[in-house]
Amino acid sequence: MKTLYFITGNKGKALEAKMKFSVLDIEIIQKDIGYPEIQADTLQEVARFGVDYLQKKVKYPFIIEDAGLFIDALDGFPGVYSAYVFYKIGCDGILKLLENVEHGKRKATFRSVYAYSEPGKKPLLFAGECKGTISKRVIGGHGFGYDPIFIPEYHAKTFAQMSTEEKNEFSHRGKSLEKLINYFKNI
Ligand code: ITT
Repeated sequence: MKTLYFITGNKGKALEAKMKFSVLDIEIIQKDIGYPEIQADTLQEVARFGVDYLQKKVKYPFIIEDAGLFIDALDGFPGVYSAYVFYKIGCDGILKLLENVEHGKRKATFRSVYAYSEPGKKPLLFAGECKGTISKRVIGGHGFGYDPIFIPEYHAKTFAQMSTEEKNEFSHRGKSLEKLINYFKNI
């Protein structure tokens, strides 16, 4: 069995990847060593910077993942700042910012980018997204982060009302992870 390090502080992300990679006989090992997340417009830029920084520190292949919620009515905010904004104002703070925004104008997109890095090589990026709407209130007890206020397209429930398996079938991270897995299947 091969080993692949997943550099993340998020246990949920690591577990999800662990399950998917096990069918390829690749063991995912979580490493919470942290890396700077720069201010940029896209997750791709954030991921590239993270890889550059980590390649100077570690000498083995690894993956990282960056995600964010981009809300149309807020010009894409919190986007690449999602983690910090969640820590500061949470779902309630986002709902407050959207207080006077009517139902049809509450569109948002969850985005995810996985980066795979081998020492000395340019990282490979795999992106996924999931479109949806921001609910009027916090609903559901599953998941994490902005799950209780995000209703994916063609569904009537928030991510927080779904099991992890159901969410990952079409979530932003489910899609980017699928692309990453397919890359490993083909090499
Ligand atoms: P890392 O150590 O891997 O960076 P993290 O939890 O800080 O772990 P990100 O920076 O990628 O993860 O995520 C940004 C924030 O976006 C995260 O803290 C959540 O609040 C939110 N988020 C990302 N994916 C989400 C999802 O599937 N459901 C709900 N919120 C999500």
